[in-house]
Amino acid sequence: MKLNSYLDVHPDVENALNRKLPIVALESTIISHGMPYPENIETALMVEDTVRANKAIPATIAIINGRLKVGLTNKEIELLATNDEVRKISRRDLAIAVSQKLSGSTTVASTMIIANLAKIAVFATGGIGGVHRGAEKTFDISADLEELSRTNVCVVCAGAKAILDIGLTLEYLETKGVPIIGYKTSELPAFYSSKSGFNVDYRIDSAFDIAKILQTKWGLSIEGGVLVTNPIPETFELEFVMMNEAINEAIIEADKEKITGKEITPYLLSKVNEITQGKSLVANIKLIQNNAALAAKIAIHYFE
Ligand code: PSU
Ligand code: MN
Repeated sequence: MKLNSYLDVHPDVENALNRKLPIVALESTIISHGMPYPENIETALMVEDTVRANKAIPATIAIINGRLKVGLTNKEIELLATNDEVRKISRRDLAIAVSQKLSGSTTVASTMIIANLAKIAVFATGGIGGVHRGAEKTFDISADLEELSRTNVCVVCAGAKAILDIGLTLEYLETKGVPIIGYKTSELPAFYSSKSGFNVDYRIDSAFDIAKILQTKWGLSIEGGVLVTNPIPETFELEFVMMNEAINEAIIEADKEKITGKEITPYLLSKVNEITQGKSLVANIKLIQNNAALAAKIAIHYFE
């Protein structure tokens, strides 16, 4: 198979592509900027194992010395987990990182772009970026949303995190024509908790049906992604009101410290983790695992 010449595809992933085996793409900003060490590396490896346990091949995506890596070695994952110099690379940064031979981790947006170049249709993450609270003043809207409107990849996440304005994030996705599916739920999950108070467009109860929707959407030449929202398992869920208070506190801190732009999401994640004394991190790890398992199931049916 002839793929884009900027890509380095890991042999396991290449073999899966050639044999049309199910593959699940995984992002890497969560490793470099989404979690502290050593939970970041442990989680990255565990999530890959979860994909394998569910009979699909993991392809963690990042940029190493300007090469777009589809599938990482454990050493490369370790580099992303431990090196403070690793940059967060979104759509706007990609071409520069490649031509300047930089290394960086990929956000949901840039992971979608690279997955699409590698012909990988299903991608699991924790949470997507969205419309931030106060965006009417700051204009802070993640490039992830725009990417979902244009790149043909299914993104499995645990809903929108309350560090965002959930209502505005849904409105934005509606404007952009991005279908939002609730897996076994008619209410949009709110990342740390299974409920947000907002409804999804469609509740779908089987991975098979989701795979058929993907095939149909792209068969109809309707460009863009599909967002699958998968609630965190009940036992790991955190209380919505408690989380909201932690998030409010984190946002006030971020304001005081004048954090803006690409720094804001990592800052809020680590502040919330501090305020909840690590509870949010445990929930984060569990929900990613849950998303990886569902993504593997969707990927399997996608090839049927
Ligand atoms: N939400 C999380 N954990 C993360 C991110 C979001 O719970 O690690 C990362 C993802 O890589 C996402 C990015 O694509 O943050 C969004 O950043 P921004 O808001 O700057 O677009
Ligand atoms: Mn932003």
